[in-house]
Amino acid sequence: MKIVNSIVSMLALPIVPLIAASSTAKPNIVLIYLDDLGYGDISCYGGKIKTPNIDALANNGVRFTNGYATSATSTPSRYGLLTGVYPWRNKDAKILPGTAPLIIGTEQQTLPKMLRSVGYQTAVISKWHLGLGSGIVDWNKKITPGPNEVGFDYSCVLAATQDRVPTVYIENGHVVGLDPNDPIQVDYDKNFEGEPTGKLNPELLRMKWHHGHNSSIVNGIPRIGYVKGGKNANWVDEEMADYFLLKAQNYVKEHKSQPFFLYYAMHQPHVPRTPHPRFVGKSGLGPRGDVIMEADWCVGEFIKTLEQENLLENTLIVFSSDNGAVLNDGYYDDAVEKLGNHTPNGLLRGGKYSLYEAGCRVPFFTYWKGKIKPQVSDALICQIDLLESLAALVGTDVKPTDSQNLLKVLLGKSKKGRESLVLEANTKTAFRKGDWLLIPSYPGDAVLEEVNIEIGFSPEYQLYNLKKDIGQKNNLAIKHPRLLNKLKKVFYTVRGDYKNIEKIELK
Ligand code: NG6
Ligand code: CA
Repeated sequence: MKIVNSIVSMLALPIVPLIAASSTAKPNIVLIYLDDLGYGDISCYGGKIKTPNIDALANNGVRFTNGYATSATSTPSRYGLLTGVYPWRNKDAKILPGTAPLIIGTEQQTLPKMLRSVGYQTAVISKWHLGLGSGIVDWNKKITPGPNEVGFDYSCVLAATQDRVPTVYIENGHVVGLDPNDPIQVDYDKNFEGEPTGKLNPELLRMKWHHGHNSSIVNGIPRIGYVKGGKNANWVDEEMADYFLLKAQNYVKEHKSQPFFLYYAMHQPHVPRTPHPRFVGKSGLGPRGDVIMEADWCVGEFIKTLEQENLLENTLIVFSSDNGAVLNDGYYDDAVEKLGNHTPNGLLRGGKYSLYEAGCRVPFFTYWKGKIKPQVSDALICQIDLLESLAALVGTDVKPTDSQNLLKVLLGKSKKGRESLVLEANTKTAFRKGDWLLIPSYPGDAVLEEVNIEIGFSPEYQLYNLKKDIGQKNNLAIKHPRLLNKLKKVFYTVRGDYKNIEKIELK
């Protein structure tokens, strides 16, 4: 026994520094990604909702003022985030129904695959919304391909959104808690015979729909899409935050021996907003404010777990949102009525669905205890840049995409961000270069009536100086024709739109 002990202690000596060295090179990476959280929604970005746990990270990390999602809605932004490819290059990257097939190719390069190739364990917890299966899905069998086929070793997700069926958790391709005697069927075109709907059975509703959201009813909430069966597997909306938090905490505890990448894609504050009773009424702003406080609490509890497990110094945290804020996104939930003086999108124009700044410019910060110096950074950075930047962090490279290596910017060692960025909303694109933002001519309704948001469409070209005019009030296109043409040319080159380039004369 003594001999064994001394051999062990001899062996232990040189191993310790080796472990220390490799853990610096490959920190755990946690990506906390909210759904519809606007640029001005959290206190550290000027919001009136108290978010002390998120603020503590943002104020002690690099807080970006020019951080962008690639798109003003969920699916395209998530596609860009995970692949490094602009979503407008993929015609399927638009808001998906719950039955849509997977839109990331299983052979495609992804952020989790890149990290896995250098020894990371990878997980996605909560919202997926990138499609599942390759055609018609049988929800009663293993659902594949999905997150596990594009780089995640572990997945526990919602198929699409909280307002879309199926309203079940899917863990590694299997519906959680499904009773084989009550199979689940999903359809987005027609209802199943005899099943109530939000439209025909208002007496069954405890949350009323404003637009859309009038198909199947689950837990008294009308949803998008039709479902039959699988009752046992339905989630409890008010418990969703706790459910995913526990999954995230357990994942960390069970995978701390090797570096891990956790994509914690929280569902708040997307509709339907269903805070746990602990948070009801807490914000004074109605359920939308309450679920933001709930999300903040989850972040705090999750950070406590990292601390308890002694992992905080060795974990890079990236925080952002998939698109900007919307108030009434289809249910009567007092989001507009109880807003008070809170400005969910700060000073930015537009909102979710918009080519104006509030569509894609979102809260975005990094935190790494002891490694990152607290600062505010004005560098232009986009979520697609995580692929190249994190590859640089872990010492590998990736095939070229639209992603750029901004590792120094992410870690607060440089303020030299991107020179330009293409933004997307409703499959239309806009172009940011330096301080300038160009929106091409898009005839069509300027306001998306149902959500009351200006989406940026206009028959005129629009040109804004974001440094001087963050609220995009002064269209300078007519005043600066030469600059307008120059920007158009660069923009059409990036987009590969050569027909348009030929039309431009640079006088
Ligand atoms: C829209 C829904 C909206 C929301 C959005 C997706 C209607 C009328 N509106 O179609 O409520 O679910 O899709 O949001 O159905 S996202 O953040 O996931 O992109
Ligand atoms: Ca969203």
